[in-house]
Amino acid sequence: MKKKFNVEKAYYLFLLTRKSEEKIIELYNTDKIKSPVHLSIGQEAIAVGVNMAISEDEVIFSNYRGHAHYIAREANLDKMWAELYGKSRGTARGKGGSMHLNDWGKKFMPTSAIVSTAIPQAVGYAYALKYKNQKGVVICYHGDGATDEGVFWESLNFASLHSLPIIFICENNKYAIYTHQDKRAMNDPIVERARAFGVNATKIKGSSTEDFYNATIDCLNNIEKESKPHLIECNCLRWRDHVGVGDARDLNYRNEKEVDEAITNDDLLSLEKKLPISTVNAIKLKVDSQINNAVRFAEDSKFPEVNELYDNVYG
Ligand SMILES: Cc1ncc(C[n+]2csc(CCOP(=O)(O)OP(=O)(O)O)c2C)c(N)n1
Ligand SMILES: [Mg+2]
Repeated sequence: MKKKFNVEKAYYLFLLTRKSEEKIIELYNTDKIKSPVHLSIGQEAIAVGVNMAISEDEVIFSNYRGHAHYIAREANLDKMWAELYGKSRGTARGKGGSMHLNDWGKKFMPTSAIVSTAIPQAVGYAYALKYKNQKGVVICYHGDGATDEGVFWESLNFASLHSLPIIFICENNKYAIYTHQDKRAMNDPIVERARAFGVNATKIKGSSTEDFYNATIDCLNNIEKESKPHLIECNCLRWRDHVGVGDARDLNYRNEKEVDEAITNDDLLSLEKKLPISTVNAIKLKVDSQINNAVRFAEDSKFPEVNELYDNVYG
């Protein structure tokens, strides 16, 4: 049965994600944040919609653009901020930074900077779930650029062959760094091809939080009836630069009007309009206080000791 979409919860998670990244922008030039950041501003509706649909049983595989996936999962915000600051109370004891977040308690697997690496890992996890007859569905977030890698298609093949419980969430912001999808692949390069592997693939028509929520619920319901990999292609647009905190329009590689339109159609505002002002104000206060506490937690944390410099570091 379909759970009703909870606008209040969606607004809270969306605002927490947006405001967290706005705080990163505000603090970035102070150099307190010790790692590069890949912001999701403009793409948050996907992470929020997906997270509203899934349960604690689901396991998340994300990537270097993972703040929104992590925050919308309600993973530990204090530890995320300490990680950004390179402090020992961070999610990777300060050695991973923004691109290597994790929270085992929330089944949020460690992320990686290498495009597509989490995809075969996610499929392996789904294989283990099925093999051990355990509950849960794997959620595998990836970009459009990740589908340019051979391992993506190998992973779809394996997932389909073994009828694995996995949902590939393709966040299609049309760009791999500054190269448009049209310059990288022929025709409709994701959904049609995924179907050829036997994956139940759909391009989502809308781009609101509720659209992504509904699509995820449909996938979960299908998987409950018959274990089979699903893929949803979610159109989105990032407002900021590929990496760092700059404006997406600064480098003149993309259509400015398109960015302006996306900003005008921000789903955060649509959600806000559906709520009573008293609720909106209470959520704003809660979000501000959570973020301020997390930044304070990061400020008050220590850097790792020199003698642990090489601990848990792999290369
Ligand atoms: C294997 C590998 N190749 C190239 C890179 C450099 N790189 C970093 S991000 C990126 C673009 C990926 O685009 P997409 O999957 O669409 O994700 P987005 O950044 O748009 O969220 C590339 C090519 C990398 N990190 N790893
Ligand atoms: Mg992309």
